[in-house]
Amino acid sequence: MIRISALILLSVLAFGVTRADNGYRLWLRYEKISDEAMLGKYRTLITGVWIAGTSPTTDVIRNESAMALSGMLGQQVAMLTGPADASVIIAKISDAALARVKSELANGMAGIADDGFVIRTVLWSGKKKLIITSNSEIGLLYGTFHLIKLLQTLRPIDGITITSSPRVKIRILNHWDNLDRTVERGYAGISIFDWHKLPRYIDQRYHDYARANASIGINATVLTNVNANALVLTPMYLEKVKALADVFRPYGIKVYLTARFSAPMEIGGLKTADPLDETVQAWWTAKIREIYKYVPDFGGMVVKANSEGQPGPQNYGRSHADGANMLARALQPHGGFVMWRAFVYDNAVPVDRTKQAFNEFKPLDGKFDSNVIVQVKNGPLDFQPREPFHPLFGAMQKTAVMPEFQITQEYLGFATHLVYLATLIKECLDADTYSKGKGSTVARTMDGTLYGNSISAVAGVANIGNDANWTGHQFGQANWFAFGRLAWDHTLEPETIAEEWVRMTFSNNDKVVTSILSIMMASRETLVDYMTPLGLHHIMGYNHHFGPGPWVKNKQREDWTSVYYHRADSTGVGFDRSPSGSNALEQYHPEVRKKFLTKEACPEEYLLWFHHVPWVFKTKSGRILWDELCHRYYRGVEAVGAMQNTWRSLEGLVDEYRFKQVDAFLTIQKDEAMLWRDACVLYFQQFSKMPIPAGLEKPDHGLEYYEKLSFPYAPGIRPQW
Ligand code: GCW
Repeated sequence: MIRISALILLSVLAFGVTRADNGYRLWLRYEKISDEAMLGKYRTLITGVWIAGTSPTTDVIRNESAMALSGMLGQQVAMLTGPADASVIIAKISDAALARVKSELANGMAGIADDGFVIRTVLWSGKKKLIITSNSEIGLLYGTFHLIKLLQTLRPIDGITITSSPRVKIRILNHWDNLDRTVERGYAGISIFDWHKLPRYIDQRYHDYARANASIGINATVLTNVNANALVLTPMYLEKVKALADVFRPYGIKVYLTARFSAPMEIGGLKTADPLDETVQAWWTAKIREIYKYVPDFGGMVVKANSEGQPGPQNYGRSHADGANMLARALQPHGGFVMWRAFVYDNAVPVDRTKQAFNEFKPLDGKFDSNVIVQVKNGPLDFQPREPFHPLFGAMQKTAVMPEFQITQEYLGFATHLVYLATLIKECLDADTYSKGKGSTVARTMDGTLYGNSISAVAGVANIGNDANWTGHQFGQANWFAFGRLAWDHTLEPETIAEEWVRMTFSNNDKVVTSILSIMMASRETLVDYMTPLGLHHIMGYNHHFGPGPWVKNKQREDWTSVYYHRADSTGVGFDRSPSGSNALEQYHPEVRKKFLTKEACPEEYLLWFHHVPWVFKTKSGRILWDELCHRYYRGVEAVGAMQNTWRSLEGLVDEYRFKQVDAFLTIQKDEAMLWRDACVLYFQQFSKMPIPAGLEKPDHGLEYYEKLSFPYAPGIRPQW
């Protein structure tokens, strides 16, 4: 025994890193702080903690602070029973004990949301104390996680004044998890929700999931897939939902479910699901009342209707507003919301699928009840590596609109490609819709400030599964983290968020921080380069969406093929969405339209999204389009090589388990980037009929080889497909 520990100790000393870590602890690792100077300071400032009150949430705060502070300070930190001896006080602003310092705290508290918080050093009977306060206990929990983060990232805590308040009210994860534990577009194992064992077995993982979410301010979760199963609304499953909601409640997380529109027929025995039918309305009213008996703070329903085969109001000649309002009215007395998805396209293949959501929803603006939020994907197509922002942002002016981002990497290399998504999310949020003049950003349509909505929300499609490290790729964790951080405060910079995450998740070592930051910050552009440069989109493998498939054609629907989107021919490549083509551009504000209107003016990252461009068109680099396309594909692969080298330079500075896993995944990423490059370049070359520019290595195989590759068991496919 002793010998083994000595061995472990030796290897720890040799590598200068702590024990192997499979990533389960995410960014909440709480290792002892290795910076002696900071450790000393923290030890003097944090001697004992008093947390006012006793409730499930204050218990969570107590456990978390005891675990985090004792872990990081390497010594027991006392959890005290009163404020007198405490150097850290965590109490609601209304707590009598804070009366003596209330005026000092008042400034920071002005105008903060209920779940916002203030952290501040005050003088208390002549002694300095650090106070964390809020209007609510959940705010205290968020403040506690903030203080923990300051220590994890080696920030000063003496004399600080921090005020933080979320800009968006509902910060929600959407799980596409099925009751049989498969996860649609999930690449990190099976669902963490073990429906069969619930409610009798409560996995510790549910608590750890809730802790992680609370630490980044996520306050809601949709447990089930939008391709919904009505069974979740039956008593047997509602018992299970209740068990999860009970676990999540102390962490401030509300549970939502997906409503299958035909549920009244499937589990209610009705002959119709027509939203204007009184028996249907009564069924939903009773069902929702029943749900609230199980889960008194139930958040509401998320609905995918009349999209990809899901039933909806249009089956009865009714509109999306009719369907949404019916549910909204049943939820309204209980304070619940309907998140009605605008990801719709019907069975008749349209001229341009990207236009459909706008065409269906814009005319309904103003027709939705006030507890309906229309949930809009970031772009008008479907979570591509790059899309322009969805034209419904800014266009819906009398309806609350929430963006939906995909954290799981359906179109971005699954869980083996390292791609940091904060830059993608931010690009959308910062985009200017011009709907109310310059500065009408998507972020402002989301947070409600542009049109004065009383409710605001944002959704992220989760990348979480039961893999040891939760997200398949260690760096997938960064995307979960970044989603939460941006949902809380969309003004944060992706780099700031990345730095927090790296310091918390890997190390405060300068070389580790700067190296990983450089990898993360370039990763999304790199992926765009080797998958879909210059505005290409939807050219991946059919159905499973794995790998390149620009040749995909003649399928069930034309708009599920690649040729529908890239339109390559002897004259050029790209989808003409200008007035000479589908004119999808008309759905944007004239100022936005102007930016994209001509091939010459259009920013190159969107060029082939909006235009069919001749192969010989002169791009900004001076190269003709064909050469530029090749150049970008090759540049993408090279950049993955650079990521690999940078990562390898961290050997010994990152624990071995994670080091090796990330390294192995980067090798896969490199191979797959080459696959994308070679397959796409060869495919498009058939049309350009020009050589791969000199100096660029030739693909190893002919096009036929790539076309024949098949991946029948690629993960994450919808089971019924
Ligand atoms: O991107 C498509 C996915 C489907 C998904 C759908 C949606 C949940 O391929 O798997 O279904 O989007 O967002 O509804």
